[in-house]
Amino acid sequence: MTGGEALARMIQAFHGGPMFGMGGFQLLPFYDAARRLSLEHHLINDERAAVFAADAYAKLTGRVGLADATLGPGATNLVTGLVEALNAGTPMVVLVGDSHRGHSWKNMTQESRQIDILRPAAKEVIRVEQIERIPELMRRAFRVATSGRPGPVVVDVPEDVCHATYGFEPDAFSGDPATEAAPAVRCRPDVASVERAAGLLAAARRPILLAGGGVHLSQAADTLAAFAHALNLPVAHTMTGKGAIACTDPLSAGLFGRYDRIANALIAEADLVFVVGCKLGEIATKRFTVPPKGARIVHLDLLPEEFGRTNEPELALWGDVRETIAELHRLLAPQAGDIRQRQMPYAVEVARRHAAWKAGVVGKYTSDEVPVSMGRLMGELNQRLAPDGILIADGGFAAHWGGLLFDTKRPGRGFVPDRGFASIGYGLPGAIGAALAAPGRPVVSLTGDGGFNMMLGELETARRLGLTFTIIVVNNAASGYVKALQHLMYGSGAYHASDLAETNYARVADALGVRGIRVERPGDLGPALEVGLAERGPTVIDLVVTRDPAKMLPGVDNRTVQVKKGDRVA
Ligand SMILES: Cc1ncc(C[n+]2csc(CCOP(=O)(O)OP(=O)(O)O)c2C)c(N)n1
Ligand SMILES: [Mg+2]
Repeated sequence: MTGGEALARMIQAFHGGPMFGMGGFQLLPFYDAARRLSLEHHLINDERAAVFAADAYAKLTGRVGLADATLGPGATNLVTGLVEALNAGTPMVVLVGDSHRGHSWKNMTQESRQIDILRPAAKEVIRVEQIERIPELMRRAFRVATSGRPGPVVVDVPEDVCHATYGFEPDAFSGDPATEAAPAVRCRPDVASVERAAGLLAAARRPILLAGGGVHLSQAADTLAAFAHALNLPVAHTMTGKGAIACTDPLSAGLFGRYDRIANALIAEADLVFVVGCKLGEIATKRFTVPPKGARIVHLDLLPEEFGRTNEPELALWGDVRETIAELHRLLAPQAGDIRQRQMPYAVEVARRHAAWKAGVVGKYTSDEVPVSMGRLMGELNQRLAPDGILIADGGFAAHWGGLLFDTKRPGRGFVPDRGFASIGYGLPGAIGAALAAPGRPVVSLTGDGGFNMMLGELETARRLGLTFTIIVVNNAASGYVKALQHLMYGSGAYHASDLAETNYARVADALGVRGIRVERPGDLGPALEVGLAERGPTVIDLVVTRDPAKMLPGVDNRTVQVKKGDRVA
């Protein structure tokens, strides 16, 4: 059996799939075996898209995302997607071909120091030096990808290892089923710390829970929502943490950080901030100003290195989110009825503030403005996307608009932005990964025209695979976020390298054999979405929005912001 077939048999042993990649000579025996074994393995048009698609698949299922690339340019094209997975804690295994060891460093074609290039972009890089170790090292790859904070593992396979043959034992190809998905194992903080946390939560009168993406990595949304309800504990979320509790839940305080509805004020007034599965990075903390200095923080995270990085916690809970929240719930159960009762006026106040915010912006969600406003777009999505719907969001404005104004309707990951690295270009491959992860669930993706331009070729992939999703191209003929910042920093008209050519993306889609709908008027948006949601196959909605950089920033309105001296304001 070839090394390539052994790799394929190991992926089969882990019930892996779908896998995205682009081949080269080095991994051909793997491709041949993938064909013979009917692995769910798909050609993609750019390796970066392969890793993005695998990332979205893994974010939605918890299962290990899979991708492959050939040596050299294939390998280097992986870097951006790998860093997304690394920073976001996405479990992933990526096969990469490498040069024949009998000829390496003799100017072999496409040879590079790819292991050195990939190493800081991956949780682990495993080089396969002996064909007989393929089963063992693939087991290692899945273990590392799914344990601790999950992450991407690169398996680097020299050509001669992949093409060599070896007489594997028939039972060589097995894997621990626990490592097919993350988290493979779960841990809890020490008893004394959990008891202290329970005491702090029981005593707090204005507590707030800040949920990050770690909640979803731990598949903890239902557990967290039940806990919040048991104590009447309001929950705010990061972009990635959206869905820790349904956005429509009365206890939801919405997004916090750079953009928020009511959450930042609640955090400022809180007497206890319970940070859960959140790194408290720049965006979540509005450049390290939220929570304010002096806030009492209890921080629960799987990665102890995150404690104290940006905010000093009063108490650090080192553990898995779901296990720890469940344990806190058990500990507090005897007092939960009393706490819930006592906290009722606070919960009602939060719900009232949120309702007041919603009432104040209802006109924005339904605006008839032309060009179509982003508020209207979000209103249409909130109205038309079913509770099991998934919204993918690209790295530019899309994630901020969606994070702020889109409402998930049930706990769980219904909103998938690429906030690990916030690269633009995630929207289309993300939709491909989501459509494969959740067949039958409606998938909509929000991308900028710049991000879409990067990935146009993947429309061919989506059509070839017969995937069903709707991608909305927010067409502002600009690198909008950049242009809006230039407007803020340098004033009206002082734009450079942020304009895109006027383009009709519906016609682009048509030319690639994909249904395209251009929307220029607000009344046409809802019907276009309905067409996309009913269509079998991909649909591109080319949504013409404002070209005025003064009106682009996320908010219920497309906000105009005053420049404040010295710091980044948006
Ligand atoms: C790969 C990459 N390059 C550059 C950036 C910096 N950046 C952030 S937002 C943005 C504008 C993106 O334009 P578009 O996709 O059209 O989205 P818009 O902001 O116009 O909605 C850019 C270039 C990035 N996030 N990722
Ligand atoms: Mg744009």
